[in-house]
Amino acid sequence: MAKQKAYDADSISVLEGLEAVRKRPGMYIGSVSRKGLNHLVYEIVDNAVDEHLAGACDLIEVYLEKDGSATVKDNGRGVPVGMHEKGIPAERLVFTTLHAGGKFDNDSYKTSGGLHGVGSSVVNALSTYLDVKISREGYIHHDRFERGVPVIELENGLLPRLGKTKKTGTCINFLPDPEIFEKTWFAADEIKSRLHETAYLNPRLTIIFEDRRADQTERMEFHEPDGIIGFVKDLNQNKETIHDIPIYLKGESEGITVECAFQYVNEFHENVLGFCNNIYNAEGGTHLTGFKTSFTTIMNSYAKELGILKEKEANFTGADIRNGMTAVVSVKHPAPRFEGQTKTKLDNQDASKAVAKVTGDEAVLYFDRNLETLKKILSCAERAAKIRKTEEKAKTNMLSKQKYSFDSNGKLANCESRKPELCEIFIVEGDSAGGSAKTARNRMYQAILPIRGKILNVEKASIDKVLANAEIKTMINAFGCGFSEGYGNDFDITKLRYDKIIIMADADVDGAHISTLLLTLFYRFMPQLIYEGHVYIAMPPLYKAMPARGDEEYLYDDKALEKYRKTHKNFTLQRYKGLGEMDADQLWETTLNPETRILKRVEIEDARMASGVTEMLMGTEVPPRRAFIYEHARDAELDI
Ligand code: TSJ
Repeated sequence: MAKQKAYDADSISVLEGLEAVRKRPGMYIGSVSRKGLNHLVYEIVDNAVDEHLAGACDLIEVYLEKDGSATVKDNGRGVPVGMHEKGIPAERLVFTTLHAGGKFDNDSYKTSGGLHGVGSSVVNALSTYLDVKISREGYIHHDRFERGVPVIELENGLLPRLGKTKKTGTCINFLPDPEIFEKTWFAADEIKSRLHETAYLNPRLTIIFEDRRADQTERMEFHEPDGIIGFVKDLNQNKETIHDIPIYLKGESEGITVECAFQYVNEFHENVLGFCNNIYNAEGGTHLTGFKTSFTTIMNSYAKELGILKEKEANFTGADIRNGMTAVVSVKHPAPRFEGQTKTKLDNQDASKAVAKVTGDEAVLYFDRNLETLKKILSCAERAAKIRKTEEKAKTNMLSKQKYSFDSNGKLANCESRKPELCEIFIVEGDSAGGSAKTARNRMYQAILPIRGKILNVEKASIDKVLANAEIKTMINAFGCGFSEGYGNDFDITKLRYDKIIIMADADVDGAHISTLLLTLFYRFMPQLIYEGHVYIAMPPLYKAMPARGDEEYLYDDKALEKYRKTHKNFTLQRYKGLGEMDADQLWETTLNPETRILKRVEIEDARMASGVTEMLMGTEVPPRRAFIYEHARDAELDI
């Protein structure tokens, strides 16, 4: 009896723990948007990947089921089901104890990425139900939870068995709780790219993905035996490469395993991705610093040795040397720490040292034997340095001429307030929409910058071309923080003059194109604007419905229209062809007024920038302050 009591007390504290997760889900999974929702799948998959890293599993299956649940299955050893402390099976502790998931033995998994293994109880707490089947020791063991609470009775302190099996493995099926999540529809594309990425980072692992929600099941198999070499190859797919095969370096230092793969393409920017324990580090960190510093040193000394740089000539900059480079740097660290805005920046100094050492040793071994490739890469750097010098001149000219002139060509209608935290700037496609917006805005805090025609596609242009573009110059001047390739020093976000930069383009193909080009520009030259959540997209309505009786309503998509038709019989419908067609009042009501407008905040999703920036720019909606419009907000299809 005493034992029974202890169990009750424990189960109460367990429930309190999981209740805390349900009260503040954001603290555990980042957000309750679809990003958070997908995160549930990753948390579970990461546990199976840990089993793979332990050398005990080579197949993971992920299914998105018709009922909205997800299934994740592996062929590992199976979560231990034996009686653990407190009279409950080990498995039950995994799913009901915070921060205890999977880690029975600290040595089980030598290298585990940040959140790994701690997430299974969080997923459990946030699921309407979570069903567990463990094949182990000859039997299929069954457990089940509802909103984190066990609903299956133990038999002598052990899990009931469903039957016999010769196989081993773990199978989890869970349904995210709609009480917690704003959206409960998994985004298959994002999950697929993340799984693909996991496959690149674990070359001996096969991952099967099925989206069973549509009539026709979509099935994919990810197996990337070439590992990060294949990753780099695929990132460079459809690009003109400078040398045939990616260069691959691997080594170990200070107990840290280091792997790098890189290949140059004929483009004017770099794409260097960092991973620690198979987790993508959006903000980079010490592993990338180590790689970059060491690589710069080596290449400069080769350049001097080969006479490409004269003895007294200034070195190439790191950016010169990485011009055109696509790289993946992956480290396995026994105790990673993360810092930064989104806790995705690797912080361990020893990682920098280890990567620098391995890069230094291995790159020299490679280049000493591959002189032709070395020369090709150095000529990329030479070309980049030349362009940089021209640009530095152009930039000094431009900035000295226009430093404080907000409005270099008279187009910006600035706001009166000089308090950045209040101010917004709308970048409006087309002069006519720009004109209406200038009339409609609240000039206290809303600035309007009309841009004409197509923005230059900066993806492939060199910086001098980019800077020669009048629209781009005007934007840089208006924002006030300068610009810099990537996270450079010339960009100073503290100087930003507007809290919100709002892209206002038509809801058609051209509009989407303009948005993409603008986002590409920001991503390349002012990425912090996006990382720190300053960039938004305005969502103008497609229709205005005017009923015979009652108030008119704005409809934001065809679904909303369909719904409206069902509830209203007698109404006239106005279709907006473009922003330019709205009068000032309509524009204020639908697109400018914070009380009624719908904005979408642009977020950097992840590494899978693979074949372009667009893929990784995802939106989350920022609802208007009035609930009325929210009901009519466009839904899942909103992603760019
Ligand atoms: F997240 C989770 F817990 F729900 C989950 C765990 C989900 C999935 C799909 C797989 C797993 C999982 C856990 N697969 N394999 C394991 N392995 C263990 O938990 C395990 C097995 C054996 C031993 C051992 O030392 O013998 C240790 C561990 C941690």
